[in-house]
Amino acid sequence: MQPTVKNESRSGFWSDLALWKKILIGMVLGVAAGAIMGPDAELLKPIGTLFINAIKMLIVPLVFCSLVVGVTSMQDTRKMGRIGIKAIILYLGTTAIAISIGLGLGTVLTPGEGLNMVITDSSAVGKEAPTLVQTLLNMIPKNPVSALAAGNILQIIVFALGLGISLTLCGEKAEPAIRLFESLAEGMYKLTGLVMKLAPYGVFGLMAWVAGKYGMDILLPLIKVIVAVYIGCLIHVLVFYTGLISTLGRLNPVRYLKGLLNPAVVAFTTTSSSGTLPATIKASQEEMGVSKSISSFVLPLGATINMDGTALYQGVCALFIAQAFGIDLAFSDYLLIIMTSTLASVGTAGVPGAGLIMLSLVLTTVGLPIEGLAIVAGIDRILDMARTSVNVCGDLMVSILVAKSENELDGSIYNQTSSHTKPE
Ligand code: DAS
Repeated sequence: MQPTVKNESRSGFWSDLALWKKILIGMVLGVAAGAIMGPDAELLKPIGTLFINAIKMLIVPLVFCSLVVGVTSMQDTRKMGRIGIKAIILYLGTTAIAISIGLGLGTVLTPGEGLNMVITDSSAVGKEAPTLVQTLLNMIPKNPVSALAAGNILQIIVFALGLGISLTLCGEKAEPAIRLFESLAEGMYKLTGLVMKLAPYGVFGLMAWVAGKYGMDILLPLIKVIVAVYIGCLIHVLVFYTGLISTLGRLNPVRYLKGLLNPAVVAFTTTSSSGTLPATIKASQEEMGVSKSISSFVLPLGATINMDGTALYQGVCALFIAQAFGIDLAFSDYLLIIMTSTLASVGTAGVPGAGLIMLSLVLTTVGLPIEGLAIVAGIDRILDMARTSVNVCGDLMVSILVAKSENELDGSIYNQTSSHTKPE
């Protein structure tokens, strides 16, 4: 049985492109308005604040419902046992590495340095960074309802994962609850889509304020963010993934690189992992020698919970925003970002623009100003292309390693004597 790929019906925020074009126009007009009005462009900021507040309204219910649904959609994993556990360990492990690469690039390239933006949302500053032990202890909510009310994201994630696992273990008895969360999650995705229609105006208002206050200097850092994300994505696929295939799989990675071209291009152009799934499954079976039984389970699971490109992007953007606002992150903040992004990837949908919403989750968790979201929103489509391609390449890489470990891989196409005949 295959895990249900959640949100297949959802088209995602950029899918019709019209919205993204309006956001780009909003960004350009905002920068122009800021250049003309100068500091007076602050008058336009409330338009952006309205959009930011609408995004904040979404975070708690969206994260909670999508995570519960993300976990329960893996209910087949239990039936698939060994294969599912292997895939989930590889998916979450590579996601943690991806965000570490993103944080590393953000630290080295410092895209936000020198912007010295002023925080207007006092809730985002002055928080004493908790120690690592405090952070880990604080992960468990004493009262899930107050965690939801307070918007304590890490506690919400832990509770949602626990509830999702429990509902899965309840089996048939929990079906009504699972259906309820599925429809609530769909409702939240729809509401997110409605809020994202405000994005062009919100980006206009905030970019006008930013350009008016900081001048054209804002454009270069955004270009540095794009460069950092694309470099990180290339490193993650060409170095980390091929390294895993060579070392863990003991296979020649050339076949993997050749086979991923088509699904990677489809992912790049559609910015939707779920939408790319048919191409991903076809490449896995026909180009990479993965058996049908493995690919038809591991790949839909990956499109649901594996978001390495998104995690890498979140690492870069979190540091860009911290640097832009002159906020120093402690080591425990880095760990918090890695934990939050890795766990939240279970709930991130494989649809266009989903990562931008999940970035607000990471920013909220470490207390970074959420205004930064609207600053990177203007270039999000460009970033989404790269991160979605990496998400799909990661799914393919895991399908190869799991198939190899289960003796369900046609090794002969990797310039090796076949360890067995390829099972159907
Ligand atoms: N576009 C999402 C996907 O399809 C990823 C993201 O938005 O980060 O995987």
